[in-house]
Parts: sequence; structure tokens; C-alpha cells
Amino acid sequence: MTTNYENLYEEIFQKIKENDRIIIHRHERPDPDAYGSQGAMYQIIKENFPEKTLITVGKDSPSLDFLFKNSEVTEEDYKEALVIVTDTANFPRIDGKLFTKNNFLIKIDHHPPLDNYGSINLVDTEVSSCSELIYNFYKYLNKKYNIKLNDEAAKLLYLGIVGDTGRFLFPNTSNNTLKVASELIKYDFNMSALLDKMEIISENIMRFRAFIFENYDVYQDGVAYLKITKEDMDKYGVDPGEVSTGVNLLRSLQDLYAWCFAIDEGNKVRVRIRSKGPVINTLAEKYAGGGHPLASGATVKNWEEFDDLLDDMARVVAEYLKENNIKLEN
Ligand SMILES: [Mn+2]
Repeated sequence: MTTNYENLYEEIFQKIKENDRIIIHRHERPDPDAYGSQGAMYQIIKENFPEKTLITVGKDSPSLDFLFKNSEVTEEDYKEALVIVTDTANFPRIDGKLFTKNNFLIKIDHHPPLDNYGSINLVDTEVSSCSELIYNFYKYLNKKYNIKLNDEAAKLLYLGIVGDTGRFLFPNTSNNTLKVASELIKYDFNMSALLDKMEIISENIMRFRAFIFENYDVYQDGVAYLKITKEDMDKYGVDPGEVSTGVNLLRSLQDLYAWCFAIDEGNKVRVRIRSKGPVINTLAEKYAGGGHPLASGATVKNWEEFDDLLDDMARVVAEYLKENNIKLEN
């Protein structure tokens, strides 16, 4: 499966070799895969080309900045720089955009390719995570050019894969994902300490989780949602990013096929949609969003438009249940 991508791996590697200044970006509100893919890219280049100037860009996240911290950059830093963006589906989501049209841009991602903003676009939607894709890229370079992977890169990639697969629980976990994970844990890092650290949440978020379980609503058969207002977030002292991390908690509810969080961000409502079967990224695209078939995001203008989204989601789920002849338990 890696064969289709060898030309792109090759092109990217040549660009890396040619450039002495490389700046690596990720998406806004970074998750473990954003950190993992960006940080591992940095480590792989640093390990094999120590003479190059490398910078990682993007706002630090309090829950993940134990991994590494990013530096402040100015427009000056981008002169003659190659820019690599990992795990970021579309241009507006790139965190930090001080680069210009003069910068050669490489996109490395695993989301459906709606916006190929790169000069080179390495997009593989078959992998679980951008971290898995970076490992495939490394593996190719290792065979052909004896490129090395260090312990820090292995740790970051492992974390990214664990994050995007929900600890190997989601259906994006493939044979290759597990093979890659088994290669990564051969490196020297403390896996269980890392996972424990990822699990740690503040007391605010812990209490907010109780709010999630108390306040979600079942919209109709197979569909649930939770509305989160500004007042709710103020009450628990959590921000929209922290709220989003809870969306998978509803996953284990009996008879649930698709669900979402609607988070009030003042001038708009951001919607996090998850599914256990029905394809929801086409629905998300209808509402100014997109993503993976079973995990997407959308944006609606107000609560009225959110009701429309819920209606559409209910239709998608009802069709799915009918097509697959699924009878709900209750
Ligand atoms: Mn990802």
C-alpha cells in the first residue's frame, strides 16, 4: 500500500535535502496527532540533517506541551524557508500563516483531500493518522537512504497514532497501524508513563464530564447531541477546545449511531460530529465543515441552523439503519 506514494515520498525527501531552513506547521487547536506528526517530522530531519535550521510553529496547548514547546516566529524567519504542514486538511486551519506565496509548501495529511493547498500534497486517507503516514514515509527513506528514526520521534508518532485511533479502538485501526505501533514500541520511551500523562485531565474537565453525561439528549433513534453554551463553559471553566475532547465519551451509549457536540463560540456554533457507521462528512460539508467519514466538524450560524443539521443527521442515521437492516434494542 505504500507503493502508490513512493513518488511523493521521493519528491518530499529531495525538497528536504535541498533546503537548509525548514519550518513545520500543524493545525489549530492541536491534538496528539498534530503534535506527533509535526514533532516527529522535526526529529527525523534533525537526526539525519543536524546542520539544517528547523523551526516548529503553532500555539502550545496546555495539555500537550509537555511533549515540546514551539517558538515564536516572524516573517523574517520564512525567507528562503521550506514549509511543511502536517495533519491539516484545509488552508484556514493551518496554525500560523506568516509564510508567503514564495515559500514552497508541502502538505502531509490523512483527511479527505478537499483543499490541496500544498505545492506537493502527500495525502493518504487509508492511514489511521498523520503520524502513521510519517512513519510510512520514514520507512521508505530508511530502506532507500538509511534515514534514521530516533527515540523521541518514535514516542511522538506512537502518541499520535494512539490519539487518532482512540487507543486502537476506532475502525481506522488497520493491520498496518498495528504493525507500525509494534515497530515504534521497540524504541526507548516509557509508553505507559506517556499514556498516563495523556489521560490526565484538570478537575474542571473532570466535572465537565459529569455535565456531558447529565445533559446530552437523544434526538431520535440512534442520534444524540449536547448543546454547550458560553454560560456552561464559564461555569466549568473550560474552553471550546477542552469541551471538544469529550465528544467521544458518548460513544458507548446503547443504540447510538451518530452524535454531536454543539459548542457556542459567540458569533457561531461549532459542531463536532462522530459516527459508528453512517457517513457524516458529507453532512459536515453541507454545513461549512468536513473531515473523516466517521469523525467530522461543522459550523452553523445559530441554534436554528443547528436544528437543521440535527434533522439531516437523523435522516442519515435512519437511512443507514434501514439499509443495514438494524433494529434498535429499545
Ligand atoms: Mn490526525
